[in-house]
Order: sequence, then C-alpha cells, then structure tokens
Amino acid sequence: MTTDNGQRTKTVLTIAGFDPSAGAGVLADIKTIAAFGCYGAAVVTSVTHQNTRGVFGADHLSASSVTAQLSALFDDFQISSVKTGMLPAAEIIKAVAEMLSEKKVSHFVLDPVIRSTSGYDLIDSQAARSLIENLFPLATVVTPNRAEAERLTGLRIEGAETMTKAARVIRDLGARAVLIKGGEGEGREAVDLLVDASGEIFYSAQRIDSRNTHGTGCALSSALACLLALGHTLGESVSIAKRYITEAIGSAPGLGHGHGPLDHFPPDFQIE
Ligand code: PXL
Repeated sequence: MTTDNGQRTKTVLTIAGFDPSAGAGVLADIKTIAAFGCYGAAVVTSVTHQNTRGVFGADHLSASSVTAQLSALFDDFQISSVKTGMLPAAEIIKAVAEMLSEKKVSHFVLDPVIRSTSGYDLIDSQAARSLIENLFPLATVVTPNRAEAERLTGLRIEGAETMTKAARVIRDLGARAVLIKGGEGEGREAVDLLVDASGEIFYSAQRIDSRNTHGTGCALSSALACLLALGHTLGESVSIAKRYITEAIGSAPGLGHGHGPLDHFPPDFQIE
C-alpha cells in the first residue's frame, strides 16, 4: 500500500483498555486494524480482568504513563488515524486530549466506552463529563451505542425519532459527527444512525442472533479509523465497517462460555 509520506502502510493508533480475552480492547483493535491492511499501534489505559463471562476488575494506568506511551509513539511514527476506547479517568482523558490537539491528528474516532455489556462501569462519572468537555470537540465522529447515547444525553431512545434527537444533542455537545449504534436493540434489523453537518443517514443491516458480540463496538470504531485513514468518506466508512461487523459476528469462533469474541478476520470480507 502506498502512502503520501512513503511509509508502507497507514499507522492507526488505538488508545484503550487491555482485555486479556482479546474480545475487546487493544488486542481486538489490533486484529481489526490488521484486517484492514493497516499497521496497528496501541497505548494501554487500563488492564482489565475479564473473560467472555464478564469484567471482574481493572488496574488503571496513570495519566503520566499514558502520556509517556503517547510521546514515544508520536516522536517516531506518523499516525494517520486514532481511535479511543476505554479511558477510565478524567486525568487520562485530559492527557489524551492534550496530545491529540497538539499533534493535530487528521482522523479521530471516539468510542465513548462507559459500561461493559455485562454491566461493569469501565469509567467513573467525572471521566464521562471530561469525555464531553475535553475530547468531543476533537473527534471526527463519536460512536455511542444506545445505552451510552442515553447516558450522555439523559434521553430515553425508543425509536428513530428519539435516536435522531439524541444524536443532535450529542452534536450540540461539541462532536462533529455522531454514529448511534442500534446493534443491541430488538427487531430483525440492526439500525444505526449517522448525523453530521450534512444531515442524517440511517444504516440498516440484518440482525444476527448471536451470543458472540463481545467487543463489537471496539471493532467497529477501529474499522472506521482505518477506513478514514485509507481515504474513505465517513458515510462510506460506516457502511463498510457495518458490513465487516456483520461478517465478523457471522463467522465468530464460539469461544468461551459467555459473550464470545468475533472473528476479526472474516474469510469472505473485502473492503470494496
Ligand atoms: O466493549 C467495551 C469495552 C471496551 N474496552 C475494554 C473492555 C470493554 C468491555 O468489556 O473491556 C477494555
């Protein structure tokens, strides 16, 4: 793959938590980034204790460790795109915001990870406020799931109308674009909504009834970061990333006893 600066591939950076089961967090992100033909680098914010059954605890890193990891990478690599996942504390969020605004990263996908599928709070409430204040204004797109969109806006999302309202409120909080993911809802279709300066687009995909959905948000935001780095528009990126997730759920290996990981390398997936 050719790039504008002569590097072999685009470097995509994930700043997120470590899930030892590799279903979510930086390990899942790196696999997704590899699936899109990019080079993945990772800054770890927290070491979580989890498997497919749930999250049992976490050891957060210090903000100074996060800054030191970021400095080492930015001093040496040209980073084409960044995604953030679990940013557990306000000090870490401020450290990330400082670095991203200084380095003027072109594409930044913010997955506002608040709570695990199993109900474990992955960030504290001060951190949720700091996400809005410090990071939303820097993001190309913010990708909450329905529960996160409800938590960020205080609204209850029950259908297309309230989903649109919530997306507009999140844009009013400072995000350039918002993708609300409806994957965990009910019905035959998984419907997502993208709202940006040019308007609203609903994306629909067939819902796959599966327990293997651990880390779908991580994989989706990583896929978006890659596709933006590769030159796709945001609209195209959402459509391709959604197709990737559908296939990744469809060919999941069925590991573990709870919510199993995706197949990050679905055999029939192609970007075009
Ligand atoms: O899927 C949200 C998420 C993100 N990042 C890490 C996680 C989880 C959920 O468990 O552990 C590290």
